[in-house]
Amino acid sequence: MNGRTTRERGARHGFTLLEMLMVIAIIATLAGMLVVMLADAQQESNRERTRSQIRRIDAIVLDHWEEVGSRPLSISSSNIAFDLNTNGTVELAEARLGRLLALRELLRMEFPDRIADVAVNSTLGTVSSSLLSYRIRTRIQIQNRNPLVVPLNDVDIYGADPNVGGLWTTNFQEAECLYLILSSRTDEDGNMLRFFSPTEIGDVDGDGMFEILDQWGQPINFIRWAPGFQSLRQDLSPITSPDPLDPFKADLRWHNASALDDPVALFPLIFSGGPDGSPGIGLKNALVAPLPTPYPAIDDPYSWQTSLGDPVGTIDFSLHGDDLVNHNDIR
Ligand SMILES: [Ca+2]
Ligand SMILES: [Ca+2]
Ligand SMILES: [Ca+2]
Ligand SMILES: [Ca+2]
Repeated sequence: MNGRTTRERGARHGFTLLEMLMVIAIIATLAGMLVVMLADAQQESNRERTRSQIRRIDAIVLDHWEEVGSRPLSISSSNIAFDLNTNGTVELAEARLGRLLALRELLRMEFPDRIADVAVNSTLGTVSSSLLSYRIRTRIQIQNRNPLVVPLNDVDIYGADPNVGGLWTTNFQEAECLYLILSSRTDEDGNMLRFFSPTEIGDVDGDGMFEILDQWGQPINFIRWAPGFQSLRQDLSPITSPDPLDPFKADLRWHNASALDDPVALFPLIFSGGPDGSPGIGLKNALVAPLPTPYPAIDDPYSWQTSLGDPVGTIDFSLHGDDLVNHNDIR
């Protein structure tokens, strides 16, 4: 009897050990799940904070975008050579095209998204006050970073070829332009940068030109015209969303044989690369296709291509579909 009881006890003791091991395993699993849940919560918190940043930027940029788009323009400020009617007046169609090209040039100056937009002089013969402000701010920022580089001429700052860059390097140039835009916008209470904390501003590539940083410490990107990006705000259909800046269809592409190139409404794209820290949305690395005259390359919203040959703004979901974008999930 005693022997059996001992065996039973022994068996129970072994079973208890097994139970303990199971409990330990369960606790370890639960602890692991908790760590994962906390990491997920942190990630979701980062996403929500970054969305909030993009919402703030979007509101400021879109407000100014609408103001510039409705600004009255004189056609005499366009660089286009007009034909005259027999009575000596400018033909209406050409006047409308001239106004459209002047408006696009104004948008380039007001909303630069690459160094060349700030460096290259206007085709209008005048320079917008915003562009002047961007140039002054660029000079101050670069000079603060490199106080020994005095005097600082434009070639030092922008480089002989602004697509390559000078002291202002092309790394993060889209984000650096966005910072210039925000820092130049003011209302009666002051500068728009007051809506961003010091921890949201940085200089990741160390060239003196600041960027607004997302919650993963990476620069928030900006594309003035992203003809490759389809979204709720930008459906890329000339039927439902024709270019609102061209109500008279002055753009010659309305009148050629193809409907595929008809000009659609485009809106500034503001986005974070998301948790993987890398933008999957194609930026303006290269201008590939030659343009039909009279479209000046730098002003044409529909001509830009990425270095891969896709229209600017095309997103590569297979690589980085986690980007946070003002057009879609930020309302
Ligand atoms: Ca840079
Ligand atoms: Ca920088
Ligand atoms: Ca067409
Ligand atoms: Ca990404």
